Amino acid sequence: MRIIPMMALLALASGPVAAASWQIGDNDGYGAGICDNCQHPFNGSTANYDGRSAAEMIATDGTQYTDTYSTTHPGFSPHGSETVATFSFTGLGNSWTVGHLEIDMADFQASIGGSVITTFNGIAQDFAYDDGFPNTFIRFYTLTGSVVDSINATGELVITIDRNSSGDFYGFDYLKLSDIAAPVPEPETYAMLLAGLGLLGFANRRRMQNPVA
Ligand SMILES: [Ca+2]
Ligand SMILES: [Ca+2]
Ligand SMILES: [Ca+2]
Repeated sequence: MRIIPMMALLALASGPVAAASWQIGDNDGYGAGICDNCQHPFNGSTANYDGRSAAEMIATDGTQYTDTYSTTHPGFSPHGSETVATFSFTGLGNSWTVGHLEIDMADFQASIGGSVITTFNGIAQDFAYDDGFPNTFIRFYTLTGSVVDSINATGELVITIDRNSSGDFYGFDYLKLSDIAAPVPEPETYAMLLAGLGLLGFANRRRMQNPVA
């Protein structure tokens, strides 16, 4: 009985989390994606797929590499002989304590095509994913302490994804960075949580006033 008001108090005391976020690319389901966490319809060897808007094509922050399939794959991607996709989050300031990254990616097959070499501010990451053709996947990363330190030192997070001679076809829809450790609940989820706690409290009050009910 006593735990419910305690939870409600904790929820009210913590309040909505004030998080800032930065996004490279648009969450439109393109790349090789089309839909989230499902299967895309492209054949890597012949699709030569380019779903970029005009703004994405002229971007220089890395957005030019999203919505293409296969990204930086010479002979197939729209990026000529480039083999490294670089995504640059800038203007991040120097007061980070935790960080969270979300990447919508498609069609990683490290065991068949060879893995890419990925770095966050020069710090190596394990991107040897085997999602299989033609699967798309949204991944979530809690940034390590050294990556957070490097953001504070430079005000940037630069992500490089090097094909490393990989023959794998893959794509990205968007990358989203935020200065929290885990995704923030959607506002409506938060409202529902608070409303649910309120109803429980109301039921408890009724029970106390009317013990036989
Ligand atoms: Ca797009
Ligand atoms: Ca693939
Ligand atoms: Ca996109």
